[in-house]
Amino acid sequence: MIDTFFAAAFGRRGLFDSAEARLGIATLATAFVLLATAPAPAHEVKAGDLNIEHPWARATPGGAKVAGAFAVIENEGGTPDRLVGGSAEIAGHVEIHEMAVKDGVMTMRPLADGLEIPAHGGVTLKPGSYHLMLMQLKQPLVEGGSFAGTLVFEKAGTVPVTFEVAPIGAMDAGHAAGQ
Ligand SMILES: [Cu+2]
Repeated sequence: MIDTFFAAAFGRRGLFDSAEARLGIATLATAFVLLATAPAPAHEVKAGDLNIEHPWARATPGGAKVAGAFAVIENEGGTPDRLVGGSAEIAGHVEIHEMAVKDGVMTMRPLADGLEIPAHGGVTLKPGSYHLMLMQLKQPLVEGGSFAGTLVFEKAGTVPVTFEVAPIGAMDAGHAAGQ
């Protein structure tokens, strides 16, 4: 297959006649394939005592006006901080939400006072739990894309982040739900 590919690409077979040349090309091609399929390294942002790991969002079906966004926020410091807001270039505004089962019904509500990031601890924003709610979406979120935004903390201030877009229904940054 590689032979055929290169023959097609270069127009003649004679170019890679020797076994050594073929092996070299095959190795090179394999290297490219590995590069292309290796998972993207988790992106991490440091802001003071905080580590913000892999900000991500869920892709949205066309016409959706809201989307959930998530990240792992760790606090290496000895004092708590507080997530008090955020922004996203593709959203009119961003709220911090909590999702919980209340009287047997899954509901979500805005956290008016934000979300504490405990000292020497952390909080995971994830589907079914705490999340950022991107409101008034200006465009659909497309799987594989990314967008710029910020997380705003009481102490660490405004931290620029890049959200990567995972598939619709994804339960974490790397895996689609039910697949
Ligand atoms: Cu929400």
